[in-house]
Amino acid sequence: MDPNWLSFAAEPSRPTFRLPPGSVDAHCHVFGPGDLFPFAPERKYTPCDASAAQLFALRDFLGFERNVIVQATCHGADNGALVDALERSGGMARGVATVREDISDAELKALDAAGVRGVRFNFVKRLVDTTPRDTLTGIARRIAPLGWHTVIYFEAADLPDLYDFIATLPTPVVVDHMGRPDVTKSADGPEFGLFLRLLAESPQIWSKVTCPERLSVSGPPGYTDVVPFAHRVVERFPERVLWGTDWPHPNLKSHMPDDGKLVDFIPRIAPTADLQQKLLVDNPRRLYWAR
Ligand code: 0GY
Repeated sequence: MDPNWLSFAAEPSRPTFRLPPGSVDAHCHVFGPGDLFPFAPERKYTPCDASAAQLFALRDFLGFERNVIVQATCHGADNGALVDALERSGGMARGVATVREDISDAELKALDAAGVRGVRFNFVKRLVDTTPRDTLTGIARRIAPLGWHTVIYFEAADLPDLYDFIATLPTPVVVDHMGRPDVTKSADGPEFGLFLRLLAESPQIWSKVTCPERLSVSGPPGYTDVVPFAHRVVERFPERVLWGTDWPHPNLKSHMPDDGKLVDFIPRIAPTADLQQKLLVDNPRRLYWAR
């Protein structure tokens, strides 16, 4: 693994917040293990191993029932580790894959049978090389008939340029980590306002209200500066939000979060039982376990 790599917390605390029954950790990853599932040659980082068994142990410890496992960029478009994890989950995990435009219909069908329900397009330049937008639109057209959606990862500064592309994709869209707002700016300001407008104008677009540890400048344990952003999205779009741990937390530099404390963050952004039920159970079940 990279010399400055921060590994996930070996012994997270038990959360105080009791998750509603059937809760889904709707954004997490597996890494390798590298000797079984080698990392991609084009990767931008080499992580520690983080296996499906470790993910499922964390799921049980925190009180989740299910996972949505998102293909990590360190595995490129080789979804082997993801599919292996889905198969080990006994139907308790669904997946978001990375695919290339030359993927065959048979390969897409096999991913679907394994539990994949979406693809991820990544626009974060430190993580991937650029893929032309025409290519991505072509992939979205291929997956639309399967009933899959597109997960998009970008940074707030890039939203003006991406706005029309995202709004016109032919599938439902899920935006990772609220489009990575700069939380030193106001949640009522123009930058986050553009993200809220995207959701308001496009009923097919969802948001993950994830990663306070990644977005926060004020830092742990409270991640207080992220609360107004996530709270606004949950309150305005309660039917189109998802939450996840982001375990094993790739590429964090400042600190490694305590996953139990991340769960305790949830009631601060979704303060009522009704909002929590939608965020943690109803919404992810609708998007990932409709069949
Ligand atoms: C995240 C965030 C990051 C990495 C990846 O696939 C990935 O490599 O998603 C990041 O470095 O910001 O969602 O896990």
